[in-house]
Amino acid sequence: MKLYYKSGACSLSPHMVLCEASIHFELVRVDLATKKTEHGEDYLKINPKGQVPALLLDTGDLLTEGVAIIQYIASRAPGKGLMPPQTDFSYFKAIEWLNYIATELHKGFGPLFNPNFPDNLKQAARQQLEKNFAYVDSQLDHKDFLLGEHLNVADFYLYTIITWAKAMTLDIASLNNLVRFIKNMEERPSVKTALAEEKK
Ligand SMILES: N[C@@H](CCC(=O)N[C@@H](CS)C(=O)NCC(=O)O)C(=O)O
Repeated sequence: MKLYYKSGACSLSPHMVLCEASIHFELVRVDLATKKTEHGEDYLKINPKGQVPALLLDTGDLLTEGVAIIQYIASRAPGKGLMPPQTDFSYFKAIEWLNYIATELHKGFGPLFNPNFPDNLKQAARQQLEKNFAYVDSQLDHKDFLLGEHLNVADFYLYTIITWAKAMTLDIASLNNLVRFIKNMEERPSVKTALAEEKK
């Protein structure tokens, strides 16, 4: 399978999950400004949304939307336990986190990345994000990962968005649970590998 990505973008989340799942894949870099892949292909012909991540399966099927992609990868590596069983309540807690990260954290960064947003709206977005990260911090009390001691795909998505919080200098350094979570994630070989591959 091929993962279409841009370095440091939200595609880092499925990139880390593929590494964690030990699934063989090819990385294809996309220039989001020109919508060309590193091989010169028209990315809009591959993914008409023009966004990363996108996962092209060996069957020729394309899967987009980060939360769908990481759950698909988890389903391809059942022995890794990257999603709880669908019969467990914790499965729905994982979905709850995926939705929260996608809608309240990931998309909350939109105004900060968009040069057309005025400063007052950027400031309001920063304050809301800082509140949301404080909430996440409170939920990580005495927990290694979002669901407790078991890592799941939402942890990789959260870590990805935290890298943006650091890059945009949001005030999260005093959130001790979040700082511990970052350290836990950065100790994982899958996270180290994906970060190094995206720096190349
Ligand atoms: N709803 C999509 C959003 C993906 C998304 O926001 N991708 C950004 C990079 S983090 C992107 O490709 N932006 C370029 C664009 O929208 O043209 C998902 O969750 O996967």
